Amino acid sequence: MAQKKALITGITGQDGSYLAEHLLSLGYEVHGLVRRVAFEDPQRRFTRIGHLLDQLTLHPASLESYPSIFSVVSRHQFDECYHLAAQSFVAESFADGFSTMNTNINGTHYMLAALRELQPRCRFYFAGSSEMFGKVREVPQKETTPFHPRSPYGISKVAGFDLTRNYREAYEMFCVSGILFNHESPRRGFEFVTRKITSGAARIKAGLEKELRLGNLEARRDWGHAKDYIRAMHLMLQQEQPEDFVVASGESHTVRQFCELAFGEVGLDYRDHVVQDEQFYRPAEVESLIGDATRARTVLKWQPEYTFPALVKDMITHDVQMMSDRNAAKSQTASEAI
Ligand code: G4F
Repeated sequence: MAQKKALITGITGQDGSYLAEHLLSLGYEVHGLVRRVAFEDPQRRFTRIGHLLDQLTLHPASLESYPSIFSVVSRHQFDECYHLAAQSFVAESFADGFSTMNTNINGTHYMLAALRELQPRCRFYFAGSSEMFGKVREVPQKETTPFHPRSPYGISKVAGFDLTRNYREAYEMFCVSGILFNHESPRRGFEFVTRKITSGAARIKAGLEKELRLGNLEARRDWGHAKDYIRAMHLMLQQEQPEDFVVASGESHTVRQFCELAFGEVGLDYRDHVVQDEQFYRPAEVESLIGDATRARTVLKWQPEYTFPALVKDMITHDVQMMSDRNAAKSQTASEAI
């Protein structure tokens, strides 16, 4: 069988980097769209894919520029396209709703339009989100649950979801959306609450800080491991029929419970360190999310490997190790200077 070629937007992010590893392990030729600025700052921007660089083909392009996307899609024929790139931080979408909407909605539209024009047989995956459920209409949330987004980010994802479905229905393209609930890992950005907690606990444990300032500790999320969730993305594009799927753990925990577990892993009591701070509350909060991934489990035969405690442990262990590597490097530099 001929080697499959995949294009990933957002390849430098948490999901993109794990997905690239997974597709390479399956024998794919993997291409990525990367903003030009990233090529100018590889040390910082390529941290998650540094170990893969010699196996990837990266193309400079911007989600804000149709010509740049068109140019890449006109030069290479892809079997699958995973559109993961987005402004994905919900809090930032309140600060600048306009740029979130521009990037997320137009970026998805440009990708779909370029594929339709140049290679309509390429299968397309859109990174939908549980944020689309927002003020939830039923518990747990599944594929048929109506959307009620609560942020510009959530609204942009509903628009991307609708665009993807419309290209499927109007042009008979294989276009699907994964409705993924929160998925975390040691590669998660530091602004998201899970990584903020594990990196904060590691810094406190190392004696570098005393407190961690957070917002709403009672918010509930359905947290899984990104490594598990990217396998579901791939499975969705291997089906006979294009269909959308919810991907979730089916468990819900509060931010407070995440703190309790993460701090507990390093022998600390979060109540001695976590301070609630108004500045991290959102103008409209998604109070509680919990997904029902029955269809993913039965149709895709998808099974997550990580439990909630295993996820927390993976993240905190990594951050504690990172802190001790940094301290070792610092003392090495200091002893060399003597
Ligand atoms: O970690 P978060 O910022 O993730 P959020 O908003 O749930 O969104 C993430 O998951 C979505 C999937 O459902 C993705 F689509 C999206 O791109 C992103 O990956 O916040 C989680 C919860 C929120 O309720 C927030 O209010 O944690 C609460 N929280 C409490 N204190 C905080 C903080 N969130 C952040 N980022 N920082 C805090 O200090």
